[in-house]
Parts: sequence; C-alpha cells; structure tokens
Amino acid sequence: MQESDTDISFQSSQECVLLLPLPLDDRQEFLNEEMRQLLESGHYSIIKEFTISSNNPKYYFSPSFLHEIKSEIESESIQPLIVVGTHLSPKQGINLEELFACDVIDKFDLILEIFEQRAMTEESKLQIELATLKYERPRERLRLMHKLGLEGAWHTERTGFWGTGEHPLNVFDASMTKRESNLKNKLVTLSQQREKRRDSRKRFHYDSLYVSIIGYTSAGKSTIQNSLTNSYTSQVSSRLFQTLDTRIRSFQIEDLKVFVTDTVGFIEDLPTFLIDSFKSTLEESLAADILLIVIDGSEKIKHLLQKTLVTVQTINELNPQNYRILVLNKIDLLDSEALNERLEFLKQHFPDLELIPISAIKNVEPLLVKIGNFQPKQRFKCVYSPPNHQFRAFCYEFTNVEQESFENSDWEIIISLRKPKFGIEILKHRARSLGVQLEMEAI
Ligand SMILES: Nc1nc2c(ncn2[C@@H]2O[C@H](COP(=O)(O)OP(=O)(O)OP(=O)(O)O)[C@@H](O)[C@H]2O)c(=O)[nH]1
Ligand SMILES: [Mg+2]
Repeated sequence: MQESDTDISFQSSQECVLLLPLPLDDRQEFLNEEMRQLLESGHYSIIKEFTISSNNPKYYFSPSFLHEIKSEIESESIQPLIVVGTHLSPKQGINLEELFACDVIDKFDLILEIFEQRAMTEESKLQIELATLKYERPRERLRLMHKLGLEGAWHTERTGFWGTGEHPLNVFDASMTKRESNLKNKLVTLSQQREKRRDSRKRFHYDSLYVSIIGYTSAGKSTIQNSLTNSYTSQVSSRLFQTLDTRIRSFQIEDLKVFVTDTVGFIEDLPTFLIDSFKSTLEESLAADILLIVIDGSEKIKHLLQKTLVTVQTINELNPQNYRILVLNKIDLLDSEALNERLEFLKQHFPDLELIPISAIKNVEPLLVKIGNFQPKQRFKCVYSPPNHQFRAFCYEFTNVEQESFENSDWEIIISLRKPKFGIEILKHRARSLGVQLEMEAI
C-alpha cells in the first residue's frame, strides 16, 4: 500500500484571495497554474481569484484594479489573507498590506511555509529557518523604519544615539546578523558530521553504486525510489514538495549493492536563497555515480520542456560530474502517439542525455537493467610481496578475489573491481601503509 499523505493533510485549510499576474504568455499561464497547486499543497483554499496587469513599481499590480478588488472584498465582508502569485519586493509587500489592511504573502513566503510544514530533520528545519530569516529581514527592517518614521532618511538620522540607548535599527541589524551566523554555524557543524558519515560509508561501499533521483516537484521521484527498492517508506503525494529531506535506501541487483537517494523537488522560480540553504544537501545528493533526472511524462509538452529545462539548469549550476539519464516517467498515462511525440521532443532538446521511458507504478525494469549494467566489473592481476596477512585479508574484504597463487616469492591474486579508479587507489594506499610492494595490471 502506498502512503498517500502525511498527517499534515488533516490540517484545516485557510481561506485566501489570490492575485495573479495577467497571463500574457504560456509561461505566465504555467506559473499561475503552478501557484494554484502550491496553494493547495500549503492547505489554502482560494475563495476569489483575480488576474491583474502588473506594471506598477509601488504595488506591482495596477492600483486602479487593486482598489476595485478592495471594494469588492469589503462589500462581501470577506476578511481574507491576500496571496500574490509572484515575488514582491519588500516595499511592494508592505504597500499592499497597507492598501488592503490585511496580511499579504507572496509566492516565496508560500514556498517557505510549505517547506516549513514538511521539514522533518534538524538540518532541513535549520535550512528553512535560515532561508526565512534572510527573506524576511529586509521587510522587517522596512517595517521598523516605517514605525520609527525614518523612511527615506535613515542613513543620515541613524548615526549617534537614540535617546539614551542604541539606535533601534542598529539593535535590529545586530540581532539579525547574530541569528543568521548562529544558524550558519549550526548548519556547518551538521554538514561536517554528514561529510564524515559519508566518507566512512563510501569507503566501506566503494564497490557499490550510488544513484540520485532529481527532478521537478511531483515528477514521481519518491515513487521511483519506492519501486526500485521495493519499499513504501518514502511519502508519495500529488501535493507539491512532498519530499524535503534527503532519503537514502538500498537494494541489490545480483551482487551489486545500489544506494538510491531521493531529494527535494525543483520548481521554476525557486528562490536562490532557498537553493543556497539546501546547497550542501543537494551537492551531497549530486555526488552520485548516476543522476536520474525525472520528468513527468503526463504533462503537456510545453510544460514538460519548461520543467525539464528548470531541472537541468539547476543541476548544471551545481556542476556535478556524473552520468545523467533523463527518465520519462508516468508513461502508463500516455498512448503510443503521445509517448513517441515526447521521446522525439526530448531527444531533440537534450541530445546529450540518455533517455529512458518508464512507469514508476507499473514497470521500472528498463531502469533496473540500465543500473545493473552500468559498471561492469574489471579484472586485475595484483602481484605483491612480501607475503602479508593483513593485506591479503584487506583484498578479501574489499574486492572480489577470483584466484590466488604463490610464485617466486611473490603472491599473485586476480581480483575484480567495479570502480577501478577508486579501488586501485585504496589498495595501493593500504599496501603502502603496510610496507607491501604492489603491482597492479588490468587483464
Ligand atoms: N500514473 C502514474 N502516477 C505516478 C507515477 N509515478 C508517480 N505517480 C504519482 O505522481 C504523484 C507524485 O509522486 P511523488 O513520487 O510523490 O513525486 P515526487 O517527485 O517525489 O514529488 P515531491 O516530493 O513533491 O517533489 C503521486 O500522486 C504518485 O502516485 C507513474 O509512473 N504513473
Ligand atoms: Mg518526493
């Protein structure tokens, strides 16, 4: 049985009025639709929606329309929260709050809220706290300036003392900077601990394969992880950003152990400060042998291209050095014509990436075959002297020993390695530390 939702799905929804930019092109239409989905994921219900032309620096939206909306809301005695389907500058957010005399949140606030609801581990909670602090800081500062009547002239009036104490803006800046650096320090410590754990794991499993699943939110990453590993431990849901915390699961293909990492999904317009906060976890996830870039095949082609571009560009910015496969998922929802159309389209736009169509819920076999054949073992003849029991035991523990013989005071063993570069390095290092002469030759 698949788990469909986390317990937060029992949360009651909050009513809101949604203001969206007028969709003058396909991209904006796509972003507006995504905003509605984000609201659903964040447990909001939209009681009214307006699409408005956006050409005003003070309010972002055209003020005449905003006044009409305000009258309409007031006449219906609605006391809503206003949600804006785009990113606002701090000043625009405050101006809109004043105009509507109610709370206003923008797309980034909403994403942060959803992330906060979903974060499970100490690290992701701190990452969200840091991102929220960074995003709210300029707005809070403006509010304070407003309260102090300092707007526009603060740099000249700020110097000196404020009554008998320090200037409130200085106090605010100092406290924010302190909170930010505390959070950063805690995150560095956690990241170092993770790094240590990863090193020891990698050393131990150097003959295993690491696969990371990356992709747009709701593309089916967690479902793929569940199907590959035959477990239902990762939460799957049609809500956006279901997964926030990196989850590693393993499975076996014959003698090959495969570790599969599921990660947070991407979205167009994901704020850079949020990517920065998640950078260390994302980078760790990207340090895999194979990167599966998952695409939701059931999307309309234009959305599919947009989402794939966002994902590939985000990955390229982090510059991982690994093998990448485009996984066209949910093909059970496509007829053969629609499937061929998408395959052709993706080949044309991403000629350098291998393409594998699958259905995570019906058939992941093509992916299993690819992973199983990805790194065939290579055989090596190792000749070492003098005889050394510790080195011999090390070879047995960390490689596949196929044959062993003793000739002219040299020990000869035939081993096979799946990751030769790494394996050779480890064997040579071990031999050196034990005072053993080692010659290795691929056969
Ligand atoms: N029909 C069909 N539905 C699928 C398939 N794979 C995933 N889904 C559905 O797509 C939705 C999203 O799946 P998830 O696995 O949660 O997607 P995700 O990429 O992990 O999403 P986030 O964690 O939110 O980024 C769920 O409702 C799944 O049941 C598939 O191959 N076919
Ligand atoms: Mg997921």
